[in-house]
Amino acid sequence: MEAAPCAVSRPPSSATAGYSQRSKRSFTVRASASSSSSHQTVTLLDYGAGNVRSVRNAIRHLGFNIRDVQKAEDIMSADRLVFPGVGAFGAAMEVLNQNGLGEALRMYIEKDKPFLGICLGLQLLFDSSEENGPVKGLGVIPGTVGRFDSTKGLAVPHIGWNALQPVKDSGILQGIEGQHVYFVHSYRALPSDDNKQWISSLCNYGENFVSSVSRGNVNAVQFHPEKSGAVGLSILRNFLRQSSSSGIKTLVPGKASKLAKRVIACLDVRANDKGDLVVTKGDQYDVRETTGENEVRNLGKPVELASQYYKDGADEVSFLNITGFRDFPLGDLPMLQVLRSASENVFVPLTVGGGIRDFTDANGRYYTSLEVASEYFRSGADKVSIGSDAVFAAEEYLCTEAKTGKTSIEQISRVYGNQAVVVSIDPRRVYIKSPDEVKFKSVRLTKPGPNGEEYAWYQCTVKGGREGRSIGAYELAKAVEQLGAGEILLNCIDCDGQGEGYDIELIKLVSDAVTIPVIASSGAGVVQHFSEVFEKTNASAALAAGIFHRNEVPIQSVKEHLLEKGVEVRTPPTEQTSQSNKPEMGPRRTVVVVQPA
Ligand code: 1PR
Repeated sequence: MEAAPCAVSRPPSSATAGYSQRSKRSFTVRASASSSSSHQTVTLLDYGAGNVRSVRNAIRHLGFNIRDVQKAEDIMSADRLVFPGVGAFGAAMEVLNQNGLGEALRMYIEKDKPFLGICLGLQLLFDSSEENGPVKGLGVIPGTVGRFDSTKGLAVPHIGWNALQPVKDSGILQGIEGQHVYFVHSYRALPSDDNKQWISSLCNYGENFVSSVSRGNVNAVQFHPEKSGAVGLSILRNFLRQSSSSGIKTLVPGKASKLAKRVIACLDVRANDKGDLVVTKGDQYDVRETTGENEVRNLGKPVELASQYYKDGADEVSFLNITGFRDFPLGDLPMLQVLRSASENVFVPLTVGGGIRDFTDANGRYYTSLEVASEYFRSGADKVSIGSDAVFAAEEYLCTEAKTGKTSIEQISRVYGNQAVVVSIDPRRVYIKSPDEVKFKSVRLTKPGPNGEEYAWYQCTVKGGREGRSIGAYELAKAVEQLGAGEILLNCIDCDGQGEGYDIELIKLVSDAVTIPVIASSGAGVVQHFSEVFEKTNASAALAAGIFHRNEVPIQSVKEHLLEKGVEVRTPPTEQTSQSNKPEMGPRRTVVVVQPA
């Protein structure tokens, strides 16, 4: 049996100082950029709790200027107000109450002025929330916001694309029946007799919950229009233009009713030997060519590929800074620039990973992992993914059985929410003859190992697969869920780049063990591999890299195949921007009419 010593050896660059004061949640109202209230200007209430860059990008993409709220009076003088609530309910109410913003919001809404609340911006309108509470809300809509019930096997947070069921006419939702929009939340409001006059659409996730409300000019949505591709942009555009008709037509035949399975395009990014940032792709994590100078495989430019995958219908795009474990990400300015540029054109969720850990730079300046993650969020990430540091955190947690509050997972999820923290696992198969050989959870193999072994356990690695650790993928997944991770990206070094299919045994093992969503990764070669992983495991999403980079299998073909197999997926329409009539592209099969600008 392999020993798993309790002493956890962390790499020297990982400083162990306590939770920094700097990293504590602090809410401030952003400085005002302009006081213009022209037709093309929208007022944004950003109370500084998190990442609203995506909302800003989407509003600008639609041709509008942004005026930031600086004080309560700015709310009252707004012509059109967008409130993208982020962070936790209690903390948000605290800042709204402290600054008089809550009262101003109530009055603004009472006057029936154009308002769009997003995500927490919907929840805050209700009487109260159970999130770290009960906490009193703005009290505009009757009802209490509660948590989804994960005790019956429902993955929580509710992350992904789900279909709306409009229940009444609402200008901003015109024509979106059955369309998928992007949700990411653990708490939800339920419909009741008391609030039914507010509800404009419901969505189903284990139960019917309120996905949007509308009354007069006041609107709020639980989903993220800024991350819902062309459909979301259309909803935003309708609000910004005060239009009652979007021109988006229902595209998907039949009625969508479940959380759609996601198809994710992954871009492994690193500098090549000339110092240019390129998208690369490994064979079992080896990203160097086997011929010539053994240079780093170059499969394209990160921003261009990310934009293309968005247009091709990817439900999410992931960037993994694969040398982040040795290069300090905040010193990696080109990577941050890639993120900024990509987020201006990609209106589906962007995840970024690589190098998220506590770090002391060459000048002795200490950075918490929260500061590293914050820079990624500020640059346009919607979620961050933690690899090596999550392994060390889980090892420590399993040894001590105590949460310190200081691990990267805990720090980041406390400030940005669990849904913003993905843990990327890089396991390698270790063949064994009997499960008794190791203390880690193993699987019985359908295909025996090289020496006829009938079992395998999945050893977690760090530093891009270079170092094996004494912890299995199953144990790691359960530990990081307890520490606050909101999602798991499950790679497999043996399958990476092989094109022979996902490791079904591994994905089943992990996706049955946790209640948070699991993204299956590594090994996709043909469309059938995607349906296989969704049919045989509880994976919420399937990620692929090589087949998309080499144009072997278009994303659209994957989606068509999944639809044929009865797997619900999002089929995005094309979109026209306000400035251009050029379609943004999408699956060629769908035809959309969008109102000209
Ligand atoms: O440890 O926090 O700095 O994070 C580093 C991140 O970089 C981790 O998420 C780790 O998975 C990733 N990484 C490190 N080295 C490599 C490498 O390839 N040499 N890439 C690497 C991992 C794996 C997948 C890949 C799928 C699908 N990439 O994400 O995209 O296997 O590929 P396929 O469809 O072609 O089979 P830290």
